[in-house]
Amino acid sequence: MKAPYTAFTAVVAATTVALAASVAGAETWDMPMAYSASNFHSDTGAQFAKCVTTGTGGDITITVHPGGSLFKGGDIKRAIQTGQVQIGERLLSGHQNENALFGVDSVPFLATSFDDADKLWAAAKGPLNALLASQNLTLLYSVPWPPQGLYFKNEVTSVADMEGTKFRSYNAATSRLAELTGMLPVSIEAAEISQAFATGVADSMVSSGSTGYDRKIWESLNYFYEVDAWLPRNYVMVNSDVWSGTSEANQNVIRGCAELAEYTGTWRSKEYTGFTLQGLRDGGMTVGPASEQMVGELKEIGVTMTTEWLEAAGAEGQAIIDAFKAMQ
Ligand code: PCA
Repeated sequence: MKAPYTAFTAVVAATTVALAASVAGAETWDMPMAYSASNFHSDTGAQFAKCVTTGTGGDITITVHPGGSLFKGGDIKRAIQTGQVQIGERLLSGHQNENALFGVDSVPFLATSFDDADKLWAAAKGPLNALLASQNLTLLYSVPWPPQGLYFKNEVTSVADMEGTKFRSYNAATSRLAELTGMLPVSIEAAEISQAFATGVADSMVSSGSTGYDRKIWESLNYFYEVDAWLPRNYVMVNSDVWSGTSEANQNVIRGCAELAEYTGTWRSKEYTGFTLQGLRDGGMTVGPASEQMVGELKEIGVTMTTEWLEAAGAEGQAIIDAFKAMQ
């Protein structure tokens, strides 16, 4: 990963310019975010917003709205595209049905570590930027969630044990995983998890330790299996009309703040992995690796899902995977 010095230098240089500029054209950008204010993604977004406000000398104030309070996760991308808000954060794999490329970070067992997630991101960045640009969106930064594992109420040692369980999904890939393991998918936003589990709408899910910790999942579930299936990413995007109407000096500040946010957010995601798994243990959960049998069966399902993703993503998807494999 690149050290943040270049970004920092850019911010300092552009700040000097911005401070000299008048604040007559000062504007406010609303930034909806889907996850709780306490989550590291939301905090990284809040720091990014501060950096922009300070860096642009008050020309642009970004107001963050965490926890799905302004727009729910599923509505954030459209809200930015259509200019209802200027900027926002979204888990792009939530839009895999719209274009398979959005699901590149959620292909099971393709990239299972932070290092591999970085490489996959490097391989996918160009095509994703182009796709987003065609939708009036300019990508600013992206931060991975910690590795995804499986949560259950009871002990599970094989895929057969999962059958019939109500499974909370957050994108098309997680719904498909439920189907292939004989579970019953029900789509629920992270912000609604605590309630859904408390009322028995779902009793299992795939997610990071971080989301289970944020939602105090130990109040409803007892087991977390560290499967490390993939590391999905959140993406911060700005409406392209808003972006092209922003001065070059302020664009430079924002790019610098974005680079810092990607760096610190990724670092915090890594730190948060161990911290939150310990938090689940402290809450009373059993946390550990899945059985060999379960891992083997899940990997077979991963092969099926990789094939399906490649069929949907076509030559462009294949090119990303090839570029990623070439970095190994
Ligand atoms: N938390 C989010 C997405 C991935 C993750 O770790 C969620 O469960 O909705």
